[in-house]
Amino acid sequence: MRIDESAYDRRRLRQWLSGEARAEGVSRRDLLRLAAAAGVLTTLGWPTPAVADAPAPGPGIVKPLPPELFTIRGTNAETNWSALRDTGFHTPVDRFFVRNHTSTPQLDAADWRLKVWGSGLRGAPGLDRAVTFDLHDLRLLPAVTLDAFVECAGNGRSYFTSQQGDTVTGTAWTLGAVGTARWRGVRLSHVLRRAGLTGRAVDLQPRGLDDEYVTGGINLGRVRRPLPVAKALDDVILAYEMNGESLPYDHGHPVRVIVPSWVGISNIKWVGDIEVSDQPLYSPWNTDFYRLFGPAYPAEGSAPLTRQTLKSAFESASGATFEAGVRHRLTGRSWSGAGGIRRVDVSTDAGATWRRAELHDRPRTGSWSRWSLDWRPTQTGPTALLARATDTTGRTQPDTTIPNTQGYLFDAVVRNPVNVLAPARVWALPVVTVAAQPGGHV
Ligand SMILES: Nc1nc2c(c(=O)[nH]1)N[C@H]1C(S)=C(S)[C@@H](COP(=O)(O)O)O[C@H]1N2
Ligand SMILES: [Mo]
Repeated sequence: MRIDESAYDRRRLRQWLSGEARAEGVSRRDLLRLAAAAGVLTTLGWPTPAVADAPAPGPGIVKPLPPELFTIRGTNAETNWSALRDTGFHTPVDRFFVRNHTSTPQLDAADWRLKVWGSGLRGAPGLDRAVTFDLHDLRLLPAVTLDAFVECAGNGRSYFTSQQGDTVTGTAWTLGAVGTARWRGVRLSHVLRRAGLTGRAVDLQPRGLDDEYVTGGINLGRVRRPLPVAKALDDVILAYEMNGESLPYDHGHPVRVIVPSWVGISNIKWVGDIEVSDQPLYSPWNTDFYRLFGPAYPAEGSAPLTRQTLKSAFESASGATFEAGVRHRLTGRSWSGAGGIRRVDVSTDAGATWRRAELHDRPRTGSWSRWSLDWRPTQTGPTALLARATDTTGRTQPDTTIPNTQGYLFDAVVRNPVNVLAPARVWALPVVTVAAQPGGHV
């Protein structure tokens, strides 16, 4: 089923502006104040530079974050793309990015409960009609397995600044805020039916059990984001396994929501309750966050973001060196929120000429495709590697992305600076042995 997402979004935006909808716990005035503080609604039309919140004492992430696998960014950990070479289709948990608004709660699966409640369920009016599930209840329902990427809507944000000179706010991700895993769990539609879903339900809102999120001096409450019923019934799952293991603490243990192809924020971790409503729902995460603001967009912002965009990444570090005269195998991956990957073109000369890469995965919606291309550089010196993907809907990555103040959905071709060195004359170099000094650094 293909739902009409843009019609849904337009309707929601109208309701929001006319004050018909509610952003549970947060007044519209607060949201506008916050948006203004973040510089997204200035009448000048362009934001003032971000004022960073107080730096976190360290990421509240449970798993080890060795520097060869991750780059730490505040409360988040970005995957280094060079660490994905030879890892296979699924991103191993030890190098899957983590994006936390606060910190990872270490929940005990035995105590965990999911409360499904709200006016969209059967039951007496006025009551919250709550139905509670524990992990055992979920495991008794038919299990489904699916491959899906989770990608932050801000993935690639730093390129707005480094490639286009745009001022944007938010975590300065390069391309490592994405990972693909094999998720196992139960269909959300199944749980909703068990809970007594009615035809009146229009929106759902899963909410996390992690701490309340305070930003700009305003407590926005627990992380939560509405989801239209049509998407919830289509392909959303409540996952309790990731790559064949029980869900790790950092990725939502014991249960998280997986919303294939949609912006990362949809995939609520540590889900504790789901409101099912017969009225449209709002939260800061679909009103002032996760909409596009900026000169190219209406003052109230675009419709709330749904699908991710189209991107490509090389499995190598920025600034990597390559030896001239030697054949190198360049590898990478491309993905799209709109469909599978049909074609990838690669340039090894900063965009002057392009060659078609070999694809190693069949195009699949919600998943990435690995690709490779051999390169035997002849000229020494700096150059740039570029990859440009085309998805099965026919969309191709552009040269630039129309900027938005919060730096979401960067889809332009990324220029990866590299250096080609003269063939190494290893035989001509003396072998130098440096003796370790006691207590000294070598
Ligand atoms: N409860 C909760 N769910 C959450 C978040 C969060 O901070 N708290 N972050 C969201 C965002 S912005 C992203 S991009 C993804 C990241 O998922 P990961 O940390 O498993 O990679 O989780 C989403 N779900
Ligand atoms: Mo995100």
